[in-house]
Amino acid sequence: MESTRKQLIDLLEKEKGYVSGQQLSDSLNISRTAVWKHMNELKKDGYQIEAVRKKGYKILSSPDKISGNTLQWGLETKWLGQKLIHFDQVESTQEIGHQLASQGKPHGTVVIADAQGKGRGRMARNWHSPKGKGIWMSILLRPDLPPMRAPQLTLLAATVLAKMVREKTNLHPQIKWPNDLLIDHKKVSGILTEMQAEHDQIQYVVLGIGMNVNQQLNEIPQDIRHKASSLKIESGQEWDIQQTIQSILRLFENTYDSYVEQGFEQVKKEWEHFGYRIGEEVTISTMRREWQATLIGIEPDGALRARDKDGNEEKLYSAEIHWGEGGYHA
Ligand code: BT5
Repeated sequence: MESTRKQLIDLLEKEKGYVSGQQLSDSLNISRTAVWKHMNELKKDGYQIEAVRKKGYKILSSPDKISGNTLQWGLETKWLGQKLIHFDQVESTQEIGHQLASQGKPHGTVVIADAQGKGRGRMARNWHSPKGKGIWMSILLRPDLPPMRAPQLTLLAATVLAKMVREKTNLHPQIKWPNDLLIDHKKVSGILTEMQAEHDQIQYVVLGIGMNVNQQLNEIPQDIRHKASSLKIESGQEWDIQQTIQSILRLFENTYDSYVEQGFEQVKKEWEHFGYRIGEEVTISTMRREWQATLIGIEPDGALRARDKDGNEEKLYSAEIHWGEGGYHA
């Protein structure tokens, strides 16, 4: 059903002009009544379709409102988002992700909301998720991996977001360890990975992505305005949220599939390519000491590797990093 509608849209969009009901019914091998019924469903999803006698149908405009259907039509993925649930408003897509996981929903299920009332970051921090301005979504994954590899999924997701921005703009996205996507030192996106594991096996992961897309500066809360931004602010143009979600999901699927096949090495390479302050000197303070270090890269367990001026290397899991002049401060 849904794929027929997708084909209908493709045919209409390809033609630009009118396409007769007969032509559509021949191409799709369905009755003309079925074509007419599908057109009515498309209208319900926000498509404006003109029907003119003897000429046929023409799309006047596509919906700017996201729906589960319209998101799936242009998706072109094999498994990611093949089950996709869209809400106008939820407390947190993470919560729904966990509920769906416990109901046994499959690997690749995606939950998206236009707005979140209680969007969350790490350590119960708040994530601002205003209506229709960004991408607030959670992906349910059931990877066949030991729990110690879960941090790799966060790093992988960050590279996906960076690659998406690089593909669509001439901006220079960077990933601040471990999970922030920065553009020009400001955070446009954050990732929250929550895992349920048993014995030596991940049961499931709910991977949350929050991305500021179409906020203007005055729509970013004042207390974070100095350190947060949106794709619109940075690129100077409005973004199509639906297409952006589709691009992220496509890239995510490709990146994830090659990660499963080939391991972490490629993700590590890409992450380090985008890594914020990698190769540069920063100040690190831990409980024990404060020291100057050059950030070198990431480790397979998700740690950040740093080298002091005597050449000693250390793996950092959670350290206070002073990101430097003009740098981002969490
Ligand atoms: C994160 O946490 O960066 C992870 C954010 C994950 C949000 C997604 S949205 C879909 C899914 N459903 C959820 O409920 N969550 C996930 P963390 O590194 O702890 O950063 C949180 C901090 O970022 C806050 O304390 C603020 O300082 C700042 N912040 C809050 N909202 C922001 C926003 N919209 N843009 C940029 N920074 C923000």
